[in-house]
Amino acid sequence: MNEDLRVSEHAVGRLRLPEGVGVIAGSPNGARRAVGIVVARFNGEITSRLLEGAIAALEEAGVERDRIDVVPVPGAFELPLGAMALAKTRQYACIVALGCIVRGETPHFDFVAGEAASGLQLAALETGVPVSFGVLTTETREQAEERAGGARGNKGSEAARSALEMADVFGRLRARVPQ
Ligand code: INI
Repeated sequence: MNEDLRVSEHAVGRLRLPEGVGVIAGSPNGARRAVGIVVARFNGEITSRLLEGAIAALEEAGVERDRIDVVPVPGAFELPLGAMALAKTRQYACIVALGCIVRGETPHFDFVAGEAASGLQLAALETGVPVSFGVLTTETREQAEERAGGARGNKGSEAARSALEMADVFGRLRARVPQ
């Protein structure tokens, strides 16, 4: 397996690639890339930590700080519209969406979480710009804290690396296909 693949891996489990096939894989490479972040203000003490994690991961991957633009929106429900607006500018290699929805705190958890997830996917599919899902959907606030820079890492950092990986693989694909 090549170095890029190992570097980009953060998911549980290890993918084994058979010999002899062509592999077009991206890595979270931020050099010369601009990134848009859309972040929910709802549960802002948690989403602030996701944002810190995302920015740290982007900078670690080589994205210049002045090439990161952040768009705050009221809540997770508004993330898709924000992501779509950023993607449509064609200024960004990828978009990172950050939010936090705690089931115990909202009777309409399923609506907000479902619309956030499907809307963000739609924004990516409609524009062809990678949009990553850095939205915590947890049962309790403690579980959210654990995933926002606590014992279970930082979902914002993961989302940032995933978005960059997708931007990188798209770049590699574009380089192979005559335009
Ligand atoms: N928005 C969130 O980001 N997280 C939540 O947990 C949440 N709760 O609990 O309701 C939430 N609601 C607001 C929603 O995202 C919209 O901003 C609002 O409905 C206005 O459209």
